[in-house]
Amino acid sequence: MTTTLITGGTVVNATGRGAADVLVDGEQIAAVLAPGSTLLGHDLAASVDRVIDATGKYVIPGGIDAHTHMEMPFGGTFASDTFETGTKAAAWGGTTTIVDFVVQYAGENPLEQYALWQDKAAGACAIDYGFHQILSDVQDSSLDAMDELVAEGVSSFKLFMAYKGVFLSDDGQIVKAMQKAASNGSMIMMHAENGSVIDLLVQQSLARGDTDPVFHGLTRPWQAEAEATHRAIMLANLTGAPLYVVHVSAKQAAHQIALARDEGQNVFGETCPQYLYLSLEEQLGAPGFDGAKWVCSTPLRSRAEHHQDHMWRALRTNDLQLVSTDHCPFCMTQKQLGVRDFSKIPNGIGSVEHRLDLLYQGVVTGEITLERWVEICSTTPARMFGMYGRKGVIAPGADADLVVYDPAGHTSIGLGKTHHMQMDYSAWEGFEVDGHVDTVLSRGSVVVDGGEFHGRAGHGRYVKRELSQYLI
Ligand code: DUC
Ligand code: ZN
Ligand code: ZN
Repeated sequence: MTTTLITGGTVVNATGRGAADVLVDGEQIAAVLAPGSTLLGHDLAASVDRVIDATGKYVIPGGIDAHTHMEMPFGGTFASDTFETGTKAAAWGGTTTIVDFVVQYAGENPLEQYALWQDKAAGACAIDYGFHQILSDVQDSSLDAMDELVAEGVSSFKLFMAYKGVFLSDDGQIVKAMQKAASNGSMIMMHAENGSVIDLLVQQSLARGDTDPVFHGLTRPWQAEAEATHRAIMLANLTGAPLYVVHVSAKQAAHQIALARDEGQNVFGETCPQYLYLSLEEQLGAPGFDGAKWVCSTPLRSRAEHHQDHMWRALRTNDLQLVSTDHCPFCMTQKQLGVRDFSKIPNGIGSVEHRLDLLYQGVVTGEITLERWVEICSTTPARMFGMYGRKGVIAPGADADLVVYDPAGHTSIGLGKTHHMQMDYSAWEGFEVDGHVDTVLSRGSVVVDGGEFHGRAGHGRYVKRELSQYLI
């Protein structure tokens, strides 16, 4: 068992910060100590196997990205990151746990799909991983499967109110799954967009000859997101199920979540880096087919309507609780599937490598505090999805998933710079950000240090999750 001492840094948890040394014994944190502590009169640094000097740097719990889609079969192709490439890229960016989505299309058996995803991930992941389960058609057998999956550590189920004929569940199916979630304590995650309205607007747009990528955004208006968010909240209210709305991008949808939370309902929401920084005008509306790089759902929103500012505000006020990436990368050759019809562009953006750096800019600009950064990137994802104690905190007994972050460092994002995701473009090309991920430990093993990757496929372990620890 290797012992490691991280000395001289400022340890930052969601609850506060302070100068401290972190002692790691094997895979776990053994102690958080006053700087320069000795052990029975002996210099601690001299008695451990490895010392990491974090002077002038932050020591934070490893990032948890609670929304990724590695190798996802979608839009007639597969997301381009495998579990191996995607988790390596995540580690480069200071993320030490992902929660990915098992996909069940209509007619498929959720338990068989779960076994398939376990097989895909086993031996491939460089960091720890858990699973949510997507349910497309809610069969009676799916309801039984939900109990079995909870026992397997899959304590959250994603349903879709959009993508008719692919993922969409109707309101009756949604209520059935919510009733089951209310009884077994699991979380319903919702893709909240009104699919029927969107399908109609898409047909009308294509009929008019409006086929460019920007029409992806214009046919998925904020009203479709806000209406579906409101409906999902009402159905959750009816059934008593906890509800977590994924990839919130419209300020009006965030407002619906805030209203429900003010009423004391177990309703939560995440947003993603793309909804904090990118816009319909600047990226999705880029000339020619370039906008395809930023086709994702929910779509990038208009900057003129101030959705991005509102997402930051909602993160500050806890109207939204955390930030995940919805990492679902595709290469340009795959995006080309929609060169004549935006509705055929595979939906997704790759950001798993950059979430911590991008969110740290919020600390630099004063949008959020240092502690809130840790909270929305690590601690709340751990609590929301039943991993807290083991993950999401620097404390004795927790897994030694740790990041040494240099606030004086600088990160240039883009191809040929900091890009390890398996995609031939970066949605973040040219972003120059303050801060730098220097060293990353995953369960006590150094996986990134000194600009080099030291991890390996297969180091990552499945995280059997508990029920949410965030419910009121
Ligand atoms: N949205 C995306 O952009 N990609 C994957 C699925 C989703 O809901
Ligand atoms: Zn979704
Ligand atoms: Zn997603």
